[in-house]
Amino acid sequence: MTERRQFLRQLAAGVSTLALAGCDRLTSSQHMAEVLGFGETFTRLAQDSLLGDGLAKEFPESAISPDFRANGTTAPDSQAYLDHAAAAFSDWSLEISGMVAHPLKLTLAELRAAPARTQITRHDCVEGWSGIAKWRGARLGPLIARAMPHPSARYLVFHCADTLELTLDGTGDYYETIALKDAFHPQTILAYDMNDQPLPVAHGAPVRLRLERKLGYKMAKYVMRIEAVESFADIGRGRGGYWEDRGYDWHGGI
Ligand SMILES: Nc1nc2c(c(=O)[nH]1)N[C@H]1C(S)=C(S)[C@@H](COP(=O)(O)O)O[C@H]1N2
Ligand SMILES: [Mo]
Repeated sequence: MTERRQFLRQLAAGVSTLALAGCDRLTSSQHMAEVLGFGETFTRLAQDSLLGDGLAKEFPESAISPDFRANGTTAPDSQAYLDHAAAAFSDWSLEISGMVAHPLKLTLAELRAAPARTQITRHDCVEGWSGIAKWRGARLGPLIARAMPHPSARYLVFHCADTLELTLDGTGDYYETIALKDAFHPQTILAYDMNDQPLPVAHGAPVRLRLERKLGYKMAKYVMRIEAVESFADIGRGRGGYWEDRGYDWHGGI
């Protein structure tokens, strides 16, 4: 074995131990170039999230709000969404695509079987209300790692099922973007349960993003597709989200 191939093998082994357990295609030689690129991306992401971000505060069960408000869209009305909801999302799947080496389509059952986290956190809406709920969902980091983002991917776009404002050009569709590195924060999950029950339609069924330490509008409900991109300048009106396009701050930190 040449030195270079040996190096690539070791790198692949290292990357898979770090985050990609379960990705069986990783060590096959035709993916080596991708692995090398992803190894660099992953190192940067891991360092960013280890050095940069703490955890959002978590609360005891006793702090859970008895009546957590639903806000924005509470019942998407497209026929496709209504059909999925009527079938309890059994035919639904989440697409992870864009600048990734291995696009994924994950059913709700597959998401429920993926590495998960449960957290009781406070949701803060800029409109001036807060609520505490218990969220359980698939950790986004391992899912994105499985899709193997291209080294130049910088953001994730969350395409949602709802249109909040009717426009001729489609810029009223709800969407959000986050930095790719924020997918690897341990509290970033695609939540499918709220307070130990399947996520209600009003709160974003079948899955909604929980990106703790950010304001409520960042936490996309009704997520249908996640797209890895290098820039969001040509999505929506170019500012990185439905509410960002209407003046809100892209970072939306708390
Ligand atoms: N798809 C979608 N996601 C969305 C919204 C929306 O209208 N549509 N509203 C946002 C806002 S402003 C808030 S405060 C929260 C509300 O989440 P909740 O309905 O679970 O309270 O969802 C965010 N995500
Ligand atoms: Mo909000």
